[in-house]
Amino acid sequence: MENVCLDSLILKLHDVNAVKFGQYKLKCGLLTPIYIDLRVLVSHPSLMNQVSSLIYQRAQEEELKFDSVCGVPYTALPLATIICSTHELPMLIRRKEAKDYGTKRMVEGTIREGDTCLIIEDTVTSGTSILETAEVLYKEGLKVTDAIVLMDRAQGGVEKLASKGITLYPIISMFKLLNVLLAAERIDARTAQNVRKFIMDNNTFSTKEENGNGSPVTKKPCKDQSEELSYEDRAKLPNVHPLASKLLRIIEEKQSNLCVSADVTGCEELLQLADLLGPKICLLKTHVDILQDYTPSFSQALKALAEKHNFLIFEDRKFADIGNTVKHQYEGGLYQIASWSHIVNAHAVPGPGVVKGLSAVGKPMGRGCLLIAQMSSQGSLATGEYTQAVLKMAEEQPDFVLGFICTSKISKQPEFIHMTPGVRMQAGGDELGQQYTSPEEIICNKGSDVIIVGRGILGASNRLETAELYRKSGWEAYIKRLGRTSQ
Ligand code: 5BU
Repeated sequence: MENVCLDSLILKLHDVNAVKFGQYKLKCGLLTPIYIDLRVLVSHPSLMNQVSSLIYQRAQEEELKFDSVCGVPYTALPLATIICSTHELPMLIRRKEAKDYGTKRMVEGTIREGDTCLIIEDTVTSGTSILETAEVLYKEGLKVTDAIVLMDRAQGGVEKLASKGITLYPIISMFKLLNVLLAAERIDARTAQNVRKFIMDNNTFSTKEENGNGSPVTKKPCKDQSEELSYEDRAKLPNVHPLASKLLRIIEEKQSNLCVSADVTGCEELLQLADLLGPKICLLKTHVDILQDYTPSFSQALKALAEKHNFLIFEDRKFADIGNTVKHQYEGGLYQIASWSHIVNAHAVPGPGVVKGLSAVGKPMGRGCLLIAQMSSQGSLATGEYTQAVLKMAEEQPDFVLGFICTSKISKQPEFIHMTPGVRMQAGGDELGQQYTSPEEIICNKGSDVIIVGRGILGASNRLETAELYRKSGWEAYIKRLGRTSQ
């Protein structure tokens, strides 16, 4: 679906007062700081047509199979009418109350038992209105498997309907709406944040809710929501790894998605660097085995600096052995990495045992791990099916894996953090196969969350000023991404 077209639709909806900010009461009794009133659409025929064609387009994109269309009364009724009339589809009308004369039917139109009916709705909060309509249709012997909604308030409707066997396809989510209005300066950052908070705090679908078979329903993030959530919102997700949550909060607080790769060979220089750049970064990445003069007091001093400047430490150890060996490599030896590094990374080559071994040591200490799903270097073998297998491995052990090293976003789950090395203002590479991409490209277009910068900063004559340039560039790219995310 065209982004530009959605953005302009959102602005038009705001123009006609279909989106209001203030204090409003929802059907379910909740007081909300944002109200979506699409009833006004009937007074704006061109908007009606635009919305109807977006809904139909979505049905086509998703290749939905249905025999008839039913709009949830009343607002979605004319939308269904336009769609059915334009595309010559049979329509059904659900009555809100049965007539007390004549046929006493609850559904008007020709009903053929066993047919599938597509439900159309204007706004969804909890999904109850769609369910009510579906139940009336079920009683007539119809099937309902899919529904399309123009505005999803992102408060659990998708999940609730999924638990009842209906897939809901939202066209615009609340997060998208806020981002577009914010980018167009229709609302200020505070209002947007207020509404985001309200939405996050008022999910109407409980994770403990059960489906018809009595088995618990896992709460899946709604489609593409990860593209729209801010770092702060992601920090509050119920299933986010506590360390990922901490990192996301640091990023938001310091407005920095910059990880400096402190690839220097002396302890003193590394500590000076950490003290100098600490205020600018969310994460400091080390290669402890390139230090010429490592002593345990160095890691203690680094830990103290991490606390002083509120950043996390990431030892780029790239574990890649069987579980039992990595356990020792992580916990013991000269470096005792687990005792000072919040985050480590691992190759997935050995299979899930590598994560299990690391987790046995790190999990009780509140540590986390990144899986290397892709590499920045030329000719890397970590591509395609391998990357997909890494993703699956992470999904199976989310209590220890908090994200990925990758060249672009590979998971839609907003709980996972994507970190990308090979970042430099000027594109290009080095003579040993490193390939560079700009912070803007990495964050804004590739959808990654954290830029990892080494020589781009270390090689500069003024490291502090250059780190600030990278911080600013990474942050601005994130703001830009929030303002023009796709649905
Ligand atoms: P640079 O100076 O910005 O090129 O340093 C990049 C750092 O990230 C360096 O420490 C590498 O070991 C590390 N890195 C990388 O460049 N590419 C990868 O795919 C992985 C790590 Br994994």
